[in-house]
Amino acid sequence: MTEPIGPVDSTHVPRYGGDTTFARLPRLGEVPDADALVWGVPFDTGVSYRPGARFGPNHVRQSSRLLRPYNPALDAQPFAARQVSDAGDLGVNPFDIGEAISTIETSARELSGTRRTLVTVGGDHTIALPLLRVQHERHGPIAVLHFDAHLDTWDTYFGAPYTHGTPFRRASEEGLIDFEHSMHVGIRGPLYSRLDLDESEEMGFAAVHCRDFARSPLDTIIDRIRTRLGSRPVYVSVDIDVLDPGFAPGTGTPEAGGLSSRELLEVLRGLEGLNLVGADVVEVAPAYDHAEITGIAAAHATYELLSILPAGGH
Ligand SMILES: [Mn+2]
Repeated sequence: MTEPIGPVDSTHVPRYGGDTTFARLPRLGEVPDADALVWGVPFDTGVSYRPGARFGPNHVRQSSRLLRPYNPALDAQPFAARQVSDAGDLGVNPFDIGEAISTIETSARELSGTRRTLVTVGGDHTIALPLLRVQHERHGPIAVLHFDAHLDTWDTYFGAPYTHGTPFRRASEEGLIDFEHSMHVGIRGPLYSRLDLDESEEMGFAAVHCRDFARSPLDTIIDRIRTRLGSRPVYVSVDIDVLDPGFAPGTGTPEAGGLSSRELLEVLRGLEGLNLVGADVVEVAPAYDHAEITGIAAAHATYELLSILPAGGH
């Protein structure tokens, strides 16, 4: 294997200058091949409240300029252990959700090829469904670890079955989810009824609620998550609204009382050694962000996900 090409050298081109790729990594066309790709899906036609996550990918890239190559928390060099590159943004129909879902599915299949790991930056949470379909083709039922304030297992909005509040119900109905090994983390806020929780459990999701973070040590929570995921292929979906609005104001459906960035990053680090096959970071809506607070949190979450990818790919 040739040596991976890393980020632009910041001693030659300052971090605030030059091309805006994720972590200043090379673009896909600038490397012989890549083991892992960060790409953007600028789609937000599935949102139910504040729109704007279509601007998420470029905001996360812009907010990722300060990421450096060595991760001391994990003693890892995510961009040296594998070739990571930025595959740009997908051109996706903003007027037709069905067509968008099918474009995302086809493109994720092509882009991942036989061996590349995709880390997708959204976009709203609708995009998780086509991404999970492609994972299921490769690995069978997937252990989904879903960070979110919301369950996203609702049925329809205004009769629409494909929205950012429904991807995990559709995924469960389609048999994409491993019923014994999937989990929500960070659930909080008012629901429609107790039934929402019962249904989500029937769809295969255990849950770490946000209040558990106030009452249990982080190690206990990480143990619970690792036990639930086991040795199954794991897909991690991070809705940035899992964070408290103080840590992530720039998002579409904020809920008070969320995780801190520190808690989220620490839980992601705690997943090291699991069989991570893909991930997304979604729901960054920059119009409501200030000083890149949300963008920086999303960029760091993406960085931690890249840091825990299995060494030999999958
Ligand atoms: Mn969500």
